[in-house]
Amino acid sequence: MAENFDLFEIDQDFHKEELSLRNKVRAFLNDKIRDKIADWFEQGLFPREIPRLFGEQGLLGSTISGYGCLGTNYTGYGLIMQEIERLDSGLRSFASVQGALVMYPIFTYGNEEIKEAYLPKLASGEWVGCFGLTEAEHGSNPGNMTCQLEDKGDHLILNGKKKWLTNGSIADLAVIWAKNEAGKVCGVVVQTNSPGVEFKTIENKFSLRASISSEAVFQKVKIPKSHLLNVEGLKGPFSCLNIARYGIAWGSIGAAEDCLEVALNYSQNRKQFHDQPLCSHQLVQAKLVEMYTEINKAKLLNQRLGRLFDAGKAQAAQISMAKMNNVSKALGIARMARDILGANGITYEHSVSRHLLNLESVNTYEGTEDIHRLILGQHLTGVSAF
Ligand code: TGC
Ligand code: FAD
Repeated sequence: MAENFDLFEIDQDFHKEELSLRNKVRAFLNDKIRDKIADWFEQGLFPREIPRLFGEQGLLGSTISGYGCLGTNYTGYGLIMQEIERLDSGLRSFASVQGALVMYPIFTYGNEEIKEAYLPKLASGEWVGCFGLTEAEHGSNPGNMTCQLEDKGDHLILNGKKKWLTNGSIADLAVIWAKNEAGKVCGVVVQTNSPGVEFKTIENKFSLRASISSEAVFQKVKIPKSHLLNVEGLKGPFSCLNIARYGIAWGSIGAAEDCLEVALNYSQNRKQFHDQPLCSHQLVQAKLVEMYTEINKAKLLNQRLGRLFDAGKAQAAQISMAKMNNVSKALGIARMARDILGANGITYEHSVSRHLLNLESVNTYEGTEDIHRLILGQHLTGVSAF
């Protein structure tokens, strides 16, 4: 079991409630989802019952107090993300977007009317939310976005297109970032049943197949002024990304631990040459040890970052380092695990290729690995190299 990988006994530094939350989430996911996820991935399916199931367990927007949310600390939130992604990055993607990218901005920048109207529905999973920052021509550089928000006195009008919205086609609500007449980035909460809103699912993905990715078009969409978020400039969306990137740092290591568990087990049972198990060969051990080492290092980093979050001291550069390092290492770990499983590693019977393909997306979204490298380069040197 994954606890045996805990060489530095970091479990001892989690609070009792955090460990019991982690164990409860792990048991729930193993019981309800583990044996179905490979089929959903193969079929390219994100079942509509997932939001309600997650909502019942308090997995959505867990750090929010009130409005039907669990009110965990950030370390507890990280552990939830770790356990969900141990099963599949697509399921964690759903929960990240719903919690960090939709509920968080409504809670932080919304007025009481929209908090009360939307947060309980999002917390229970009755409603699904999506987040639109990226456009087809503006991915790593959202500051160049072209979506427009016009002030019409008693209401706002939204025009433009967004791409790659996780949950988009099944969403009831969208948090969309667009520029106002002064060229400032603003966020609005849009009900997707409003006239002029259209979503199209992006099909034929190799990666995150148990997750919905969509394009969205907004044509003269009328939005009540009460749905304008109280924040101006890119710090609005980036503050949401901080929470989601933090969750990804934890989640990706959940996927990596699953890969190590599968590879270790396989290598202890599969025999090649002289009737010896694979794990008796030095080159196989070297791979297993590299996986083990990177997982332990990443978990130490996550625990420290979680405590900084809980103390209200986490900084963007720390979050970038954790997202960049942990996803990149998890991707390498998934590749090594796939290699150790030989031919069997490419089948749906084992989770390793699914994690590998999923982690390719995780390495790209929420800021690519190199964008985080450049954020850190700027932090270290004081020079922007974008
Ligand atoms: P820059 O000039 O550096 O900053 C503009 C303003 O934003 C502030 N800021 C931050 N605030 C809070 N948290 C952060 N992490 C922040 N980073 C910057 C900054 O202080 C400034 O504020 P002010 O008051 O002076 O205006 O911005 P830039 O335009 O030069 O951009 C820099 C860059 C490249 C790092 C940024 O554009 C970036 O991070 N690009 C990556 C884009 C990205 O991550 N997109 C994610 C889309 S959502 C998604 O992928 C969801 S996937 C979900 C899933 O399925 O799990
Ligand atoms: P580009 O910006 O075109 O980058 C391509 C390559 O060029 C990368 O390797 C990048 O590192 C490199 N590059 C770019 N600029 C530089 C530079 N200055 N210096 C050096 N290298 C550079 N977005 C949302 O808004 N909401 C979502 O819910 C969402 N969900 C997603 C789900 C999935 C499955 C995926 C794959 C993406 C999702 N995204 C979402 C979009 C995601 O955030 C973007 O894909 C990401 O920000 C990168 O943008 P891009 O794909 O346009 O790549």
